[in-house]
Amino acid sequence: MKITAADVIVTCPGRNYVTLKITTEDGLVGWGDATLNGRELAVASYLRDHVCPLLIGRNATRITDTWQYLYRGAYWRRGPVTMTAIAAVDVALWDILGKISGLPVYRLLGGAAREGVTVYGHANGSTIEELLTDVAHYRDQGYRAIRVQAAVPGLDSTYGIGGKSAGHTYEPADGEQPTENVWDTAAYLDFVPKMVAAVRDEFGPTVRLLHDVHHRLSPIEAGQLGKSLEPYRMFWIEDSTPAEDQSAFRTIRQHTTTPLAVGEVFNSVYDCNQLITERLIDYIRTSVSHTGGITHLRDVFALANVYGVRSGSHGAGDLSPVSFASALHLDMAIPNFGIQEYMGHLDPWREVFSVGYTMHDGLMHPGDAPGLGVELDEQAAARYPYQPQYLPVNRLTDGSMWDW
Ligand code: GCO
Ligand code: MG
Repeated sequence: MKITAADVIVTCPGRNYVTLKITTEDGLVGWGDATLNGRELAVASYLRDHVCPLLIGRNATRITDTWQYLYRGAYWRRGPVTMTAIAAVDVALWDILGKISGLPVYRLLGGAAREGVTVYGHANGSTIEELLTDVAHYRDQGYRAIRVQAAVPGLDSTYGIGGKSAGHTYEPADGEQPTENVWDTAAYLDFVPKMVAAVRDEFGPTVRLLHDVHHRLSPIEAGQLGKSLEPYRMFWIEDSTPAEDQSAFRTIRQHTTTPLAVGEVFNSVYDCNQLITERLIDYIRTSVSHTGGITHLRDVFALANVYGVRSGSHGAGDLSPVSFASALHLDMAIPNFGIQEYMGHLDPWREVFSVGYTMHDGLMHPGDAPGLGVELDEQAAARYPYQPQYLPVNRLTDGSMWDW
């Protein structure tokens, strides 16, 4: 079945999403998410100008060969722009294969290895009291795992407590220039154990608690944080140091038994092979749409499975519902699933995307429609044109640039 068209749709129903639409000679349509937060148009151009022309006339069902053609066949490999573009093609082809065969993608990947996908939600607050109210809100909705973040006293802004819409948190984004945040490691390391202690005290020993450090600590500081949180038995601490330095995790590991997760900024298995084979982490958090699609992420998780590392895929709201659905399909099928982030999407996203995934009692299911179970309404998408947006940047209190 030949590919006859490949089109890129850029739309902003709440936030910017880049979607690849692949059409076959039989009129089947497959969708892939090509969104790279704050760098959206770079991927749109990579697809439109360099990849889409290569797809016309190719057999839509040769998914592995197309992946190899776009990755191995290109001299310039890896990187977030390239791998997000390849991911969009790959996911759209899995969607088409599902539609051809009449099966949901998770069944093509080997079938359900569990009844549903355990997800974690984002609770936050500008004070610990507000955070406790938000944790109760997630618990009452049936969530079995909750990420906890609260404003660090003395700092004007803190990662993870951004805005809220329709019950979901999101990072505020600015048009003209990025927002500048200020960071103080000492204040943070003093505050976080108190915050987590308050949550444990209120909600007891069984709810799974997670926390995102967002790449701000040195390895030895991350070791200190992990050690200070050991009494509260975290499910994980995420991205405690800048993720490109894999050997840093040896230092963290030597100093704490708190489980470690990292990976939302990774683009290929070569970003995390040392982390996995040396068992330096417990959860690998790569996303379908930034790591070359279902085909490559399945390889990453297969390697992780050999070394006892579990999945914990990124599921932020800046990944589109197409990406989130594809993550759920993979989560259903792999043996070493750990947990899935679920941040939801900002209104009016439902005007543009219709989805088949559902949530019940803290577990999500991708649905049984053929393919991914997600469709995009192009007329609705056209009503929400692209809006330039940046992620924030971060500085220390003396003005030095820092990791955000
Ligand atoms: C998460 C992430 C997000 C990222 C965002 C960047 O754990 O969900 O850290 O909040 O900041 O996806 O684009
Ligand atoms: Mg994160």
